[in-house]
Amino acid sequence: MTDVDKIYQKVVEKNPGEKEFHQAVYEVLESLEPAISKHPEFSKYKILERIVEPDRVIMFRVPWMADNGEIHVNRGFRVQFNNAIGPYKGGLRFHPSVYLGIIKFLGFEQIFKNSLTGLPMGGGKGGSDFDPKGKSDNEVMRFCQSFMDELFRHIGQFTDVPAGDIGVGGREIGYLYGQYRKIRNNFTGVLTGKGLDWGGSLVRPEATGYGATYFAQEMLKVRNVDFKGKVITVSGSGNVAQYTTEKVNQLGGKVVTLSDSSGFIYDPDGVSGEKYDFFLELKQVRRGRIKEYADKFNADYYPGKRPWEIKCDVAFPCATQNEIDANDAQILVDNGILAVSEGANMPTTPEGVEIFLEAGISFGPGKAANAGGVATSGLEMSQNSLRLAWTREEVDQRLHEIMKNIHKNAYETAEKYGAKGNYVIGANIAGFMKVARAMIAQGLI
Ligand code: NDP
Ligand code: 2IT
Repeated sequence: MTDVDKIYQKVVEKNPGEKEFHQAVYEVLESLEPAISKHPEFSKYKILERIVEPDRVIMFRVPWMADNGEIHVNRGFRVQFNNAIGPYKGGLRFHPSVYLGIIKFLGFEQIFKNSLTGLPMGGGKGGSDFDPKGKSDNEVMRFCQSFMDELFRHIGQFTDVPAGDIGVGGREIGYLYGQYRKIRNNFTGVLTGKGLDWGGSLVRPEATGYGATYFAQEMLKVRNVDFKGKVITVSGSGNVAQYTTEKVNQLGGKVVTLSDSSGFIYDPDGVSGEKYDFFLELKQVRRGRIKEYADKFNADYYPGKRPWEIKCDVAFPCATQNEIDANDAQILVDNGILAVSEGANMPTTPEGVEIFLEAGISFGPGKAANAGGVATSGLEMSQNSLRLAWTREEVDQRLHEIMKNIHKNAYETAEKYGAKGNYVIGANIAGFMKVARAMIAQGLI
C-alpha cells in the first residue's frame, strides 16, 4: 500500500458513509502522487493528512414556519475546510440530498479551486437539506432568516464569505444578507452574489457559465478549433447552465439540450434567440420545469433521462455530482466528442473520467472549469473593500483573464509532471502546491 492509499483508507474509516467526500479525496490524492514524490517536505510536514481534515465543522438546527403555520426543522451546515491562503470562501447549497458528506466533498474541492483562481481565498462550503422547490417566497425568507440566526456568528468579510450554489441564488442571498445586516448592524461584503444595488458585482450571476465556456474555448484552442458550428450538449437548467448557453451562443456554438431533475429537452435547431429568452424567463421568473420548453417549441422531451446520448462536439455537465457515469462517458466518446467542461462540481464519476482521459479528449475538471464563479465572487469582495463598482467590461475581462490563466497553469503543470494534456493532474497539483507551501510556511497549526 502506498502512503497515499493509507491516507485515503484512514479518511474512509474516519468519515463513514460520506461517499462523495471519499470520492473527492481519492481523486485529488491519487493525482498528487507525482508532486508528493518530487517534494519530500510535503510528507515530512504531513500535509496530506492535515489537508483532508477540515479546520472546523459547524452543524445546526434550522426551525422555520410554513405558511400554513406548521413548524419544520432542517439541518444547517458550514464546513470551514482550509484558510491557509485566505478567508474561507464557498457556496451554500439548499437541496434535500444535502448531508455532511456532500458539504465536505464540496468544501474540499473548493480549497484547490480557489487556489487556482490566483485570488486570496480559502476553502469552505455550507448548506441545508431544505428544499426551496414549491415553497413560497415567504417560506424561503423565513428559512433563510432562521439559517442566518446561527450562521452569522461563524462568518465575516475576513473570516468566511458564503455565496450561492444549488438552490441558492439572488433571492436567497438577499434574505440571508438582510438578516445578517440586521443582527450584526454592519454592511460589509460578508456574502457574494448580492444584488447590484446593494454591493453585488456585475457579471457574478453569469460568471460560472461564462467561465466554463472560456475554459472550454482554451481547451479547443489547443486543438486548433473553436466553437463556431459546434454542437453542444448542456445538462441542468439553473444558473450555470443558463449562462453557459448564453456564452456558447455568443461564440457561435449551438446548444441542443438542457435538463432538470425530471428529464431533458432536445432542440436540434439550438436554444437561442426568443427560445433562449423564454427559457430564462421560465427558470428565473416562473421557476417552471424544462418540459414546458419542449411543449412550447415542439422540441423532443425525454422524461427521467440525461442528455448524454445526443451526439455532440462539446459537453457541459452543469447540474450536479455523478451525472456522467462510465456508460454515458463511453457513449460521448463513441459519438466523437472533443471536449468536456465541467460546469458542475464532480459531475463525472471516476470511471467516467478514466474513459475520457484514455480516449484523449480534452477533459476540464470542475475545480478548474467552473472556477469562474468563485473567482468573480473574489472580484466582488475586492470591489466591496474598495467601495467601488467596476464596469461590466472590466469584470468580464478580469474573469476571462483568470480562466485563461487557470487553463495555462493546469496545462503547463500537467506537462511538467509528465502528464501532458491531463487537466485533472494539472489542476490538482497546481491548486495544491500553493496551499501546501502556505501551510508549511505558517507552521503546525
Ligand atoms: P441551480 O440550483 O441554479 O440549478 C441546478 C440545476 O441542476 C437545476 O436544473 C436542477 O434541476 C438540476 N439538478 C440539481 N440537482 C439535481 C439532481 N440531483 N439530479 C438532476 N438534476 C439536478 O444550481 P447551479 O446552476 O448554481 O449549480 C449547478 C452545479 O454547478 C452544481 O454542481 C454546483 O455545485 C455547481 N457550481 C455552481 C456555481 C455557482 O456559482 N452557482 C459555481 C461553481 C459550481 P431541478 O430544478 O429539477 O432540481
Ligand atoms: O462551487 C462553487 O465554486 C460555488 N458555488 C461558488 C462559490 C462562491 O463563493 O462564489
